[in-house]
Amino acid sequence: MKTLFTTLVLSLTSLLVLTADDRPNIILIMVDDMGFSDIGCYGSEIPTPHLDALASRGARFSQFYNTGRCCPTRASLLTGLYSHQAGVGWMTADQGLPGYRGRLTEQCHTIAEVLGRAGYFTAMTGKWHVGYSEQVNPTARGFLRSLNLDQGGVHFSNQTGRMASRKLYFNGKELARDDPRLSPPWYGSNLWTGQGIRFLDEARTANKPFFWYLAHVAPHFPCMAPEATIARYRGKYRAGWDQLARERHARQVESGLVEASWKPESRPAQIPAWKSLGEKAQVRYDDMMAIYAAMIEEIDRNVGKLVAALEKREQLDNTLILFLSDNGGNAEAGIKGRYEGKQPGDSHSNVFIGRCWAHLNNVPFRQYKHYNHEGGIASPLIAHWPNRISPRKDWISTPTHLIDLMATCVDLGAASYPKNRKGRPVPAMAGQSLRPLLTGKGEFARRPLFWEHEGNAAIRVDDEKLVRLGEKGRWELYDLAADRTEQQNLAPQRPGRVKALAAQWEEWARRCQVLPRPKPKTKPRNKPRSTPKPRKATSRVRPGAKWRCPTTTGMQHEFNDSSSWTLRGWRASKCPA
Ligand SMILES: [Ca+2]
Repeated sequence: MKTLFTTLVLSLTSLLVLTADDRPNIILIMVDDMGFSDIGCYGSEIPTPHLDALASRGARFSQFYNTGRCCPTRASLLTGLYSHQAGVGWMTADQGLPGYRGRLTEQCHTIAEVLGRAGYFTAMTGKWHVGYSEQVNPTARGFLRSLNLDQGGVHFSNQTGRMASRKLYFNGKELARDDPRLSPPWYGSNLWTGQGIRFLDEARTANKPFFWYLAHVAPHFPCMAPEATIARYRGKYRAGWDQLARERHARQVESGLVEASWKPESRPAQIPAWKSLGEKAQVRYDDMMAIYAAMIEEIDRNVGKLVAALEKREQLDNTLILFLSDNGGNAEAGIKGRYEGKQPGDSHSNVFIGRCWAHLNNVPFRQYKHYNHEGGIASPLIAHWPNRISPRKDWISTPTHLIDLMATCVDLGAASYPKNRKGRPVPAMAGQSLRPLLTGKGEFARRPLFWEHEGNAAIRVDDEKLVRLGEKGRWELYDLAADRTEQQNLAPQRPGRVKALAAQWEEWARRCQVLPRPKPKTKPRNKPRSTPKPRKATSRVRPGAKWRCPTTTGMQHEFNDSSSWTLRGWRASKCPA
């Protein structure tokens, strides 16, 4: 009897193993600070043939969302939770409240932990940025292999400047950037891809399906790329942001990505008309965007390298590749951006493309990184998996979010998501598997989606979206089916809907550790103002005011329209990237 039982168990086990062999490899490729329309198949003039090929052989999502900022997006992606549930409502400063610990807490699982337990070989390369201690690095959070920066902003092995002190780690151990094992000199996008492919070979040797989280550091500031690549784009941006935005929009309408009836966000008044600029300014701006375009080309080339590597190893057909961005185009550094160094774009320079080009990055949407309007949170999502996704010409327009990636991995990896971690309960997965959308089989249930970052907030229920700018901002209401570009605020006409959706947001915020929020730390004034000045609802800061960050070397952050909490938060703690 015992023998029979043992045989039965062994048979069942081998059956499970056989099933496990069919599970796909999963590669999540995320880029840093890239806008909605910066790749070819989303409307860009920057050629991205390798990404476009993945899109044409797979599926493209038109309404995929991130959180609008680096750290919260990474926390949400890794854990399948809203970022505050994982302790990362803001950046990496510990503000003492459950939703704002500045690192992944112990009360969350990562995809790597979950898939690792299910027999996957797990690896990550690139930018981590969800906590710096040994208890929370990639090794501690389930990655068998990793080559990572603790935070972003490093692109070259010989980079100098304020971000050069950022640390690089190999399997949890600090490593010099010129370590011979990395074959310096290197450019980051090549390094993260090349090392990931070596990890993938280890997975093949171990005969395991693999999960690879490739978190590119580009095209985040300081913008840098190999000179030969930049040279290909110099002069191309003399067409200017006005014309290029029109062209991007026309391509988006033609491809069906956006509806012709949605009025694209027009150039904000603070951004000068391209034609009003003198020759010198045009040359400067052209060069800035050429550097950025070169970074996108380098990412795309590496996507090609990765696909070729999978093909060569006969792994392409059963690998799900997902490509996305962590937040919208970045308007930090204001209208003019930054253009510093003897040779801007090289490893010693300091280039931010600024708000003028960020407006182009996010065509056709409003706002930028940090904000919960579509320009801050809308991302491309490309999915490629020849075994299961039939190439489709239409866009998948179901609203989807980072929280869905954990659920997708659990589903496809036949993994389990435990209710507890280290003896304490973990919130249930917030998202749902994308499998029905990818394969066209099964139902993807409707559900509300929520956002909060620096007081900016939003809720989307079907096509209704309630959104505000800053904690004190007024709620705006949009019908995204008719107006995805958020041009027609319906709040004054529909106060009942505003109230109901705001209450639903509030309930979520309390349940998911968004509330309580850290109190802004204020510095006592030496001298009270004799006549208090009236303050705007969404900004307590003089437009264009510059603030010196106390914790970095002479770096100035310039804002035009950030919420007061943002600025106080930044001033009160560590300056974020
Ligand atoms: Ca980012």
